[in-house]
Amino acid sequence: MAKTASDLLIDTLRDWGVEVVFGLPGDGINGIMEALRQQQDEIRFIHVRHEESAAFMACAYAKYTGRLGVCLATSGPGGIHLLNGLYDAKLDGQPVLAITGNAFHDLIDTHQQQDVDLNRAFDDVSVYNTRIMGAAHVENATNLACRTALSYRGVAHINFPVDTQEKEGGERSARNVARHSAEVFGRSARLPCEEDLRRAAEVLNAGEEIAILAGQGALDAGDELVRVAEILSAPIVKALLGKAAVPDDSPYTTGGIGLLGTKPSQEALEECDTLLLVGTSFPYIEFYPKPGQARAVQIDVDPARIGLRCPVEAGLVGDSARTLRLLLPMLKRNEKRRFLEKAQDAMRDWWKLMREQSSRMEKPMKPQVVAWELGKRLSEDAIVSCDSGTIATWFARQILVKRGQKHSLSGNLASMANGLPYTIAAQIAFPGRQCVGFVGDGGFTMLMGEFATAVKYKLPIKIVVVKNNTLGQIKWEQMVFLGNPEYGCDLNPIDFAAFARACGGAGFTIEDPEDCGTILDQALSTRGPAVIEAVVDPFEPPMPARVTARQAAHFAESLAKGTPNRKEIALTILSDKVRELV
Ligand SMILES: Cc1cc2nc3c(=O)[nH]c(=O)nc-3n(C[C@H](O)[C@H](O)[C@H](O)COP(=O)(O)OP(=O)(O)OC[C@H]3O[C@@H](n4cnc5c(N)ncnc54)[C@H](O)[C@@H]3O)c2cc1C
Ligand SMILES: Cc1ncc(C[n+]2csc(CCOP(=O)(O)OP(=O)(O)O)c2C)c(N)n1
Ligand SMILES: [Mg+2]
Repeated sequence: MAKTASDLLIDTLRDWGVEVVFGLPGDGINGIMEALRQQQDEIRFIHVRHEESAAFMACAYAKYTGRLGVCLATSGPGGIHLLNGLYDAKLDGQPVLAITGNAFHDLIDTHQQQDVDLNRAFDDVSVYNTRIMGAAHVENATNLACRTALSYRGVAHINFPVDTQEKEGGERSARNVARHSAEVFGRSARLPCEEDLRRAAEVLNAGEEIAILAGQGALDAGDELVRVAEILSAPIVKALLGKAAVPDDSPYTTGGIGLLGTKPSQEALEECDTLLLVGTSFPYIEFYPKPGQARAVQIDVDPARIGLRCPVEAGLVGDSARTLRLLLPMLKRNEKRRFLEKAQDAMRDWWKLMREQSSRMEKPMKPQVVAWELGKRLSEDAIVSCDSGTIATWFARQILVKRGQKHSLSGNLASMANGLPYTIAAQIAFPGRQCVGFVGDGGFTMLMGEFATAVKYKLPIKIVVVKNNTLGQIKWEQMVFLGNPEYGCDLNPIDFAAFARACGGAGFTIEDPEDCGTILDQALSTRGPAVIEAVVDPFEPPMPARVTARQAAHFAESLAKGTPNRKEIALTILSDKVRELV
C-alpha cells in the first residue's frame, strides 16, 4: 500500500530524530493522527489538554535537550491556541516545529467552519511557514522546516489541508524529482575570526575591575566561564536564563541581575571598568554599565546581537564555550584581585540576608521559606521550571542552582502558565531525572488541566504552587511602578491539593513554615505526580535589591490613595526593611 502524505510527514520527522510530538487531535488533523497511531513505536504522541501547553512543551523540550521540539494542533482554534507557546520559543530562541491542520484544499478561504488562515496568523512567529500542496510536497517542505528551525533557532510551521493528509504520494510535478532533498543538518564550528579575538583580548587585558555577564548562550560554557573569571579576577553575573550556567556555590558568581537579582551583581556592573558579555541579550538596559563607564567585549553566536544593548569594542561571533577556549590562552592574569574579593565579601552578606529571609517561622508563611526549603532538597539532576510572577523572584534568589541542574522559565516572553507544561516536557525528555515546577496560583490555574496529563502518562513531576490568592506581581507593580492602588488582582481560592487528588495524583498542603521541610520531603519522595500547595503571605513584596527613590515615592502614593490592606502591606515591608538593617 502506498504511503499517505501523513505517513511521509512522520517518516521525515523520524529521519530528523524526532521522538515526541506534543498535541491534541481534531477533525483538521485526523490523517496525521492516523499516521502517528500507526507509527507509535517510532514517535510518541503526548496528548495534552490545551494546545498552548503543547507549544510550551515543544519549547521546553528544545530548551532542556537542545533538540527540535514538535507540536501538533488542528485547524482554526487548535492552531490559534498554539500561538503563545510558539512565541515563547521564538523569543527564547528555541527550535520548534508546529504542524497544523486546515480545511479541504479546494475549500480554503470560502467561509468554511474553522476557516482560519493559520499561515497568515503564524507569519510573525515563524522563521519558516508553508502550506502542504500535496503528498509530493511533504518531504522537501518538512526537511526545510526542520532545518530552518534548527539553523535559525526559531519556529517553523507546516499547515496541512485535511484531505491532502490522506493523499497517496504517487503523483508529482515534472520538476519534483523524487528524494531530491536531504534530512542532513550541517553544523558550523561557530568560531570568531582571529582579528576580533586579538581585539577582544586587548580590551580585556587592559581592564582592572572586570565583570562577566553570562546568559543562556553560556549554559554549556560553565567551566570555561570559571577559568576566565579566575584569570581576569572577574565576578560572573547571571542573566535569568543563564541561571544554571554556573552553580550558586561557585565563589566566582554573584548570582542574578535586574529587579530580581542580587545587590553584589548590581554593584559589579555599576563599578566595573570592563565588561565581558557571554551569550546574553539581558533586556534591562538600565542595569548595564553607564555610557562611558566600561569598555566591553561580547560573545554571541548571532552576529545581529553584537552591540545590541551595550556599546562593545569587540564582538566575537561564535559559540560561548568554543570562543572562550580560544580566548583563554590570549588572556593575562589580572593581578588586581580586589574587585572579585569585594564581590565575594558582598555575596557572604547577601547569602546571610537570603538565609534570614528564608528562615522566618512566622505565619502566614513567607514564600521565600518555601523556595529555600525546596531548593535545599532538590537533587543534582533536578530540572526546575518556573512561571512569571513574584515566584520568579523567589526562584531567582532562593532556589540555588546546584552543578548539573537545569533551570528555566519563559524568559523573554515572560508568559504565565508555562511552568507546568515545561515540567511535563522535562520529565518526558528525561524520565529518570527529578522534574519540579515552581509556579504561582494565577499561572497554574491557566493550564492546570495538564496535571491530568502528568497523571495519564505516570510522570512523577512535582509542582509547588505558591498560593497567595492574588496575581501578586501585578499587585506590586501597580503600587510600586505607577503609585496606584491594586485593582483586579484578587484570585478566588482553590484547594489545589484536592484538585490534584481529583485528577488522580497526590496533593499536599503546607501552611505552617515549621512543617515546610517535612511536607516537602514527603512530597518529593512520592512516586507519582504531586501538587504541593504552599499557602503564603500575600503581603510579602518582591523587593528589588536596591529600591529607587521613585519606586518608594510611588509606593507611598499608592498606600495614600487607599490600596486595600495597606496596613498589612506597610507593616510587612517595614519589618523586611528592619531585618535588612539589623
Ligand atoms: C517575571 C519575570 C521577571 C524577570 N526579571 C528578570 C531580571 O530581573 N533579571 C533577568 O536577568 N531576567 C529577568 N527575566 C528574564 C528576562 O526577561 C530575559 O528573558 C533574560 O534576562 C534573558 O536572559 P539571557 O540573556 O540569558 O537570554 P536571551 O535573551 O535569550 O539571550 C541569549 C543570547 O545568547 C545567544 N546564544 C545562544 N546560544 C549561544 C551559544 N551557544 N553561544 C553564544 N551565544 C549564544 C543568543 O543569540 C542570545 O543573544 C524575568 C522574567 C520574568 C518572567
Ligand atoms: C499570559 C500572561 N498574562 C498576564 C501576564 C501578566 N502577569 C505577569 S505576572 C502576573 C501575575 C502572576 O500571578 P501568580 O501566578 O499568582 O504569581 P504571583 O505573582 O502571585 O507569585 C501577571 C498577571 C503574563 N505575564 N502572562
Ligand atoms: Mg499568586
